[in-house]
Amino acid sequence: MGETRTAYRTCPLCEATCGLELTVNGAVTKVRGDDDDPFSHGFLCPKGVSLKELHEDPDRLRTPMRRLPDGSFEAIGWDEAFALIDERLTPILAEHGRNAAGIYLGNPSAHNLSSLLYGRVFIKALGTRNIFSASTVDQYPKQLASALMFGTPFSVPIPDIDRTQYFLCMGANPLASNGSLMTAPDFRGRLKALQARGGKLVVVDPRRSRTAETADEHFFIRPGTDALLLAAIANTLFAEGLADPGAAGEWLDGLDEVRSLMEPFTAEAVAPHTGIAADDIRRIARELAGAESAAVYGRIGTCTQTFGTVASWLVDVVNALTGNLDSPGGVMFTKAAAGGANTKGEPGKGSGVLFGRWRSRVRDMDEVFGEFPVACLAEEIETPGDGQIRALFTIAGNPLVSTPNGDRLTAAVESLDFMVSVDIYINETTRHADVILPALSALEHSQYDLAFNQFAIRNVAKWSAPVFEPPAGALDEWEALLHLAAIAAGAGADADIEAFDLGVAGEIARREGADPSSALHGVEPEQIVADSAPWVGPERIVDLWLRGGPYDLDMNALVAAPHGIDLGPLEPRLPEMLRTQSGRVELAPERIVADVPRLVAALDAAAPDGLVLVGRRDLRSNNSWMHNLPLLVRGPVRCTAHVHPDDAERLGVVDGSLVRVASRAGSVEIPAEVTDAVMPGVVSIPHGWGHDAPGAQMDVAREHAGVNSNVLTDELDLEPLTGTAVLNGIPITLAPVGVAPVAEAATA
Ligand SMILES: Nc1nc2c(c(=O)[nH]1)N[C@H]1C(S)=C(S)[C@@H](COP(=O)(O)OP(=O)(O)OC[C@H]3O[C@@H](n4cnc5c(=O)[nH]c(N)nc54)[C@H](O)[C@@H]3O)O[C@H]1N2
Ligand SMILES: Nc1nc2c(c(=O)[nH]1)N[C@H]1C(S)=C(S)[C@@H](COP(=O)(O)OP(=O)(O)OC[C@H]3O[C@@H](n4cnc5c(=O)[nH]c(N)nc54)[C@H](O)[C@@H]3O)O[C@H]1N2
Ligand code: SF4
Ligand SMILES: [Mo]
Repeated sequence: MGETRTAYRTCPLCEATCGLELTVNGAVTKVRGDDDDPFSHGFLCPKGVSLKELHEDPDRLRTPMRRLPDGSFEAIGWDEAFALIDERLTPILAEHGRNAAGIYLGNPSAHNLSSLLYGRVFIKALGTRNIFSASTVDQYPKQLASALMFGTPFSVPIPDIDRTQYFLCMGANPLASNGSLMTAPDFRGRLKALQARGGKLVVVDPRRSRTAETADEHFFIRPGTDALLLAAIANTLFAEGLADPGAAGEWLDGLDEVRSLMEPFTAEAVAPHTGIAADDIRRIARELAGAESAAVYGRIGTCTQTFGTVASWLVDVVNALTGNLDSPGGVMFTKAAAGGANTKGEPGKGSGVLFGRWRSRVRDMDEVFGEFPVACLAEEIETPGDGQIRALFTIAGNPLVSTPNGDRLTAAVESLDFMVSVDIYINETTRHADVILPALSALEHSQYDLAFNQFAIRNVAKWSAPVFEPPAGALDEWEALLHLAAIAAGAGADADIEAFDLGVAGEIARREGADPSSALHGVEPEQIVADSAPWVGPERIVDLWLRGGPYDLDMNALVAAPHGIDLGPLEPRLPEMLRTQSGRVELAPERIVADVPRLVAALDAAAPDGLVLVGRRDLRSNNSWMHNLPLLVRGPVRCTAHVHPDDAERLGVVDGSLVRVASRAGSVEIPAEVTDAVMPGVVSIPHGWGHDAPGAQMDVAREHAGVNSNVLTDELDLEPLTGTAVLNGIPITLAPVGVAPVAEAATA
């Protein structure tokens, strides 16, 4: 037995960024919440505890792997892996051009400083336009709406949950997900505190979720109709003279345009579509306007649906109309310590947002924030011609499970000339890779939440040191990605990545030196970089940004504060945080306004008469990749189809029996769970399952395989402004296995 020590580490598994206290004696012997973390105050969830199992998982990759012709994998050295990648990739790029390479960045890369920063470096070196990520099955509608209104995709208004007196939560289940685009460790505790101080929690969701169960009021809503509901709330506010933006009004443009745009959406016109009574809609509007403070929040359910951007926009239109934009207890703008997009450049003005600069080859979709919709990935691989993807990189992603029409994408990926994955498992996606480069265990690398600190409900900064030294010879992801960048840049498999990294830091230093709002303004780039010694890699970048940032911080200050640094509650930031070209809040951005006629048309459309599919998250899942940990998969089967008792009775479905669920894209067979926790006409299946793929090497997950709900989601059904996949509200049929599906109307 060695010495027992205590290590502090931010949990990298979800956006809550809880501080953990790990007891280590050779191995991790205990994981608990860090009571001294000024943000999470000792909170953690079962996933945080499972970091020990994740670290020790025998299936987790420790060395690079090469796929052999029979589909099996053999371990190889790093040098051999890079040589192989150079040998295969370089001729493809030479012969077919840069766009012959495609890249997909998955969700954990946002939680991992290494891949967050150096994934971008690799993309730049690759020089392809075929860039995809999990963002187009997730939050781009919210980021586009925020960018158009406030000037950057990171300027998302964040509910001031600790001070609000009214929280309207739409299409989010933070008691299971622990929150998203709203970093708030211990969501349950914060909601309880809200209720204890006399505040009200209202949930709008087609399911009675865990969050809905604790709410003061829950409304079932027909999937995909949130934009109509919000428009009717806005309409009511105008009609009843309740629209008053308060102090933010000084900075708003487009109020009159919004008023006239909202005219068709009376509560009466909207009610039959949403399933929420007109009187209730008006009451919600009055309560929002009358509350001492209120925050409307929408997430996956309002983003990954047909009106994703319009709904995300209307969330903040309502926040603005009720005087809650940029106001304590309303929705506010985080001021990040490092790398905050709206702390750079001239305060109060910017270049706005860029999109549509180029278009996808096959479906002619706009790029958004430099990316194409991941729902276009399969066709870009399948379709011959200039720019066809022949080599694919996946970094921290499992798109074959996480993105629509998994069957089509699987077939497409099988036709690639070459594929490389940077990952920790051989799973449904990476089993197709010719080479897999392993990422370190979460406990072997450092952590700073560059992304989530920009969406946090308080201003915080925290760096965690690795808990364990990486194994001898192992590369951290940033080093592996720099090697890939060097190969893509034509510098070969054994390029000097230290020099490459210095170039990366030099470029950031140059920008800081030139930025009038940086604390490093006017300093020579060489000096800026030299002052960061001895930090290199991701820490050097964080140090540069901290030193240039709005607080008097650097890496050394973070090292001295292992529990994290609280930089205080959110404060009003208008107009300083704006980066729109006008220097105003654009309440009626042209691009969004252009989609409103589609919403008006929805008022005339007949309510859909069949069943529709929505997703759900479970506390002990994390998208597709944590089902290999025994702690998280024990207990009853969780990959089930929730069916309302009325629908079950009509369709002859018995609780626990196998049903066949089919959509345009595909079909699955799954056990039914008959429950009135879903509204009639709605079926719910969680995503991230389907772990029975041949060749995947995740033994525990295979025993709890479940089915992949993204076999059912449709790669042709996209939210038009961002190309985000419609993952909620998918038309389906459902029938007991062995019985032909009945194409009849669902009674609602
Ligand atoms: N139907 C439906 N589909 C959905 C959703 C939904 O609600 N419904 N949600 C969507 C959302 S919000 C998201 S974010 C996406 C997620 O989509 P993806 O990011 O594609 O999928 P994940 O399941 O998160 O897979 C993460 C991958 O990263 C690997 N990994 C884990 N840690 C690390 C690491 O530190 N480094 C590296 N290199 N790899 C690592 C895992 O082994 C796994 O292969 O799924 C989307 N898909
Ligand atoms: N335990 C766990 N935590 C996670 C994850 C996980 O997989 N498991 N994934 C992480 C990721 S990547 C993300 S992005 C976040 C997501 O965090 P959340 O947005 O909180 O995600 P969900 O829990 O899927 O909640 C979405 C809710 O929307 C509802 N919904 C579906 N369609 C509609 C609709 O049309 N309108 C309305 N109003 N509601 C609708 C669903 O029933 C569901 O309850 O969670 C993160 N945290
Ligand atoms: S809530 Fe999220 S950050 Fe906190 S312990 Fe659980 S998985 Fe980790
Ligand atoms: Mo996500």
